[in-house]
Amino acid sequence: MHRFVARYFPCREYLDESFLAQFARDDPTTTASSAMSSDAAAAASSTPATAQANLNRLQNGWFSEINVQWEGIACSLQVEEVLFEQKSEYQDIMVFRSKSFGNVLVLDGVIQLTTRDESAYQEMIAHLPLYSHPNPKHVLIIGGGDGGVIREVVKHAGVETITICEIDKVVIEAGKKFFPTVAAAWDDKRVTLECGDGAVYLAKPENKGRFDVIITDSSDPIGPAASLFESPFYQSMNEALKDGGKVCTQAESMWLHLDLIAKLVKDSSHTFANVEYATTQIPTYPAGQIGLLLCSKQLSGRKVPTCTKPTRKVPAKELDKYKYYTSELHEASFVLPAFVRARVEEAKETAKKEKDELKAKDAAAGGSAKKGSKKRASTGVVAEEDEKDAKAAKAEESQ
Ligand code: SPM
Repeated sequence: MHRFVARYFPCREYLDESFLAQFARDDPTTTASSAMSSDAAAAASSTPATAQANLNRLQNGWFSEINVQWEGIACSLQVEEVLFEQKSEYQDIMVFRSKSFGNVLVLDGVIQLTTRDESAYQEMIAHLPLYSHPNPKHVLIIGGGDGGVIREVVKHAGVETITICEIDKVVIEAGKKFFPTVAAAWDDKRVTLECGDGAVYLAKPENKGRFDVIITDSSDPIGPAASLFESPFYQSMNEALKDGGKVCTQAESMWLHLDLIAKLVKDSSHTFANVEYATTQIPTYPAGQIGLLLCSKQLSGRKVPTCTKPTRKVPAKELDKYKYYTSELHEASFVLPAFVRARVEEAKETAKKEKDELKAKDAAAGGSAKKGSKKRASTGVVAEEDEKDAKAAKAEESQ
């Protein structure tokens, strides 16, 4: 089993056949068929094991998001009709029409969006970084194949290019077919699609210093998005940003994944000049809530960068384009419950201590972190930020 999964999902022992067998006791063809179209029912009879497990989550006309990543809790939605079921090269994809939350996109058994509440996620993951940046021109979206984040980014008239790197073409096609109000902006002339692995794309030398804002709209860390939760990915995002750039990533639930959140905050704090955590409420994600990690790259000579205050407001004549995001909600989303704030602060503090220790070690080793060097060979931690931090602190002092 992947080391990362083993560390951050304590109920991992159920991820094997015994976990799935527990749900295979009821005959899936009888329990699921009442809610399935005939096409989907036909597909079910020849479905591979993982897709079969997906169907086993359909019981008596309800879909339950039973998953090792959130032990003992599951969101259930009443199903009117299964519209689409396919195993792509990367994952199981299912779309169903629900009784009260519209169409639902499910990847590997996990709800990605419903047409009723998707705005609570797509608007926040896009507009928190975009409105924190004074003048974003070049935006990269990693994941987000349903098109929802593109729909939000195009609302910013100053944005000149929008690059989206999605690994799974089938998700893009399913989005266009079953979620037309979400996949509404693919035709915008600023949009370019790069089909492939986001981590590989970002690491390309030609992408260094290219973007003002990077938005990582990923699925969860078990599956094709696993590498997007690892430290090297944060280093690549930092390197792909222009000075003063902003990153926003899907960062899981404070009720379910506090250890993972602390890891993400610590790892990214090694790399970025500032890291902040925001939350949004969304009924169809586990525990009804999801977090977003906001990382800022230093702009030389400026104060510590932050995303907590919008630098621009939604233009008055465009207020009706937004269902969820407001400038007030922008600031409020960074106000954390005490137990979350404590872990986030602790993780930042730990990262600071680790960085200081590394600096001290370097100094003791006779200045192996030479001026102009970009990486510490022993850790891979980017030293460039430290130099910029020091310059910025000096500039602030002299103001
Ligand atoms: N554009 C919408 C894609 C959604 N991407 C994020 C999906 C996350 C689903 N799982 C949430 C689990 C939270 N702990």
